[in-house]
Amino acid sequence: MPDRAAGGTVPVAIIMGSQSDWATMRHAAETLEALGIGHEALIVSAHRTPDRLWDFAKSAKARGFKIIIAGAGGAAHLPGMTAALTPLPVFGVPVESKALSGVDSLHSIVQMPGGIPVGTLAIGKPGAINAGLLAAAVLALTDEALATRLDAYRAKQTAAIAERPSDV
Ligand code: RP5
Repeated sequence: MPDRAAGGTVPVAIIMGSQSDWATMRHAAETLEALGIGHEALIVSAHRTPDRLWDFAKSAKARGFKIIIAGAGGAAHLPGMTAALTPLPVFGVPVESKALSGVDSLHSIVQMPGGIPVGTLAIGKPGAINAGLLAAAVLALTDEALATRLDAYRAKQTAAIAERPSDV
């Protein structure tokens, strides 16, 4: 599944505040790829590229995106500002920061004022994976084939969990 729109439309945009966020956000991309969901990954910084953020968020729906996954660290305004500018659902991933281990990112993303929601995930890799899975669950509501793939993904995960702990 291509990770770029390549002239067509893909349902999920993964945006992040910096190249340094990609080590975390790539897990959202890999999760979407495992489920055969098209996506586009973009660097969009609320602070360093505010005009790019405005242009992206205002045009996202018209470009065919259905869900936006937004990851940022530190003063993580990207998910909230994106949610303020688009009617699309936004899932926020707090990236683990060096100074405060991502608690700053979490607080920046989760504490939105009533009226502008951001569905906030866990800090770091688990949050990125789960953002991909949440996006899949939403899209699966209107896509039977994807729903079947998501069921298989979860069944495989369940089957991989041993009943008893091992010493190795
Ligand atoms: C935020 O600042 C980004 O989302 C990133 O997590 C953090 C640090 O960015 P870099 O200094 O690594 O570019 O805007």
